[in-house]
Amino acid sequence: MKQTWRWFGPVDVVSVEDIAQAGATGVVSALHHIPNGAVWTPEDISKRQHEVGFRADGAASGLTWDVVESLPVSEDIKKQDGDWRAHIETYKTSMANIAAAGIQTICYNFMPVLDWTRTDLTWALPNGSTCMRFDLVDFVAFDLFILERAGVAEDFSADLQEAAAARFAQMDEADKSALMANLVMGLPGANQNLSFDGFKALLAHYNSIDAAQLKSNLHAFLELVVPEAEKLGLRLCCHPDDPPFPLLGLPRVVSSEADYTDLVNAVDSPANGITLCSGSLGVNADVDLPGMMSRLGHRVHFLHLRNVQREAETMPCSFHEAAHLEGSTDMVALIDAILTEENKRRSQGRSDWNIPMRPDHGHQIADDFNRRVQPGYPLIGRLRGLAELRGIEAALSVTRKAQGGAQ
Ligand code: DNO
Repeated sequence: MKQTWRWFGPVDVVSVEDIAQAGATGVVSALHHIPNGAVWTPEDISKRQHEVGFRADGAASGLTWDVVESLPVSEDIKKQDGDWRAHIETYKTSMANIAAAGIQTICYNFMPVLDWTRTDLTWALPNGSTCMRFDLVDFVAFDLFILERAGVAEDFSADLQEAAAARFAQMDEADKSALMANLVMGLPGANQNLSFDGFKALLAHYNSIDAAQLKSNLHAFLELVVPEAEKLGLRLCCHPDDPPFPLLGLPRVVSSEADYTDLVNAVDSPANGITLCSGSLGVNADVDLPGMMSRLGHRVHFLHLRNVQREAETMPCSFHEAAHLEGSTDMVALIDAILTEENKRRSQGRSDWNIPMRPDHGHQIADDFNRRVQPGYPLIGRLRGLAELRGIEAALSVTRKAQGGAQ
């Protein structure tokens, strides 16, 4: 695996020096200041490449910008509404500019309105560190009593609604505002400037779009952009829904292996690929991640490795982000399946055998408490995750070699 690190650019509290010292060799980044639907110009792209490539003292960092995460798909494209055709053209132009700069992998997602969603960004663990958590009862309380969404009562069981009412009764104003902020605009990469009214308006736009329609819009998007991506030598890779179930009445269509099978079959091209995020998909007990890697691995262009602890085996459920080697996903089995796929690619002569992986999220630990970390993206917590994942890869490679395999 190629060890990469997500970097939010010069505003990030983690520096390029930190990333190089963590042992990563590649960077995953995006131009978050460019509004969705606008072109990423060659100048903007090259500026970020320069920021990645050089340390503050002017020396080369040894890092390259390997993956764009994300080139956002506009709401208009997801809804096939308004300026969506113009946005497709813009998307193609941005892809061409990214390819011309030598970057080959582009991650995107197709989640309506909300990107990833958590109710608590600093949930205390017994050892004093913190992690992010999704509490289903808090979430239902938000949906029922803060958002007061029409139709909410049909989405959840009577028991869950009762638990949410009891929880809401205990919340003070500060708890309510924190929950709302976490859900609507708290997370890096998500809609951080959205007001509550703006958020409600965005939700309302999806009243007439069900899952079948959204999936058909996703496939239409792929039909329009994948041939262009293939010509440019790019690999597009769709990130799964996080969490992998519908929220706030919004459809979600990239939540399971079956959804990904539909996605890869929609346009048969190496440019039409998958971001395998073990944390997002791992919330669903029905997803067999090592199995999915062996069945769909030929289209996996990017890996997000992290673990979650499911707090129930039925969906939807509460969950929290576990340490990378703890939690519900068997990380050793998953990395073993990844190494098998990489070996297969090597024997097929594929130039993309070294799949970019980033340690996704991390607990806030040790010195992280002294920096204003982006939720989920602390330095030391991710460094711990990267070190553990790298250790597994090294150990498995030695065993494989001893057994006569390639690595
Ligand atoms: C969370 C991330 C997501 C992801 C985007 C990909 O940490 O994994 O924000 O980057 O959804 O498009």
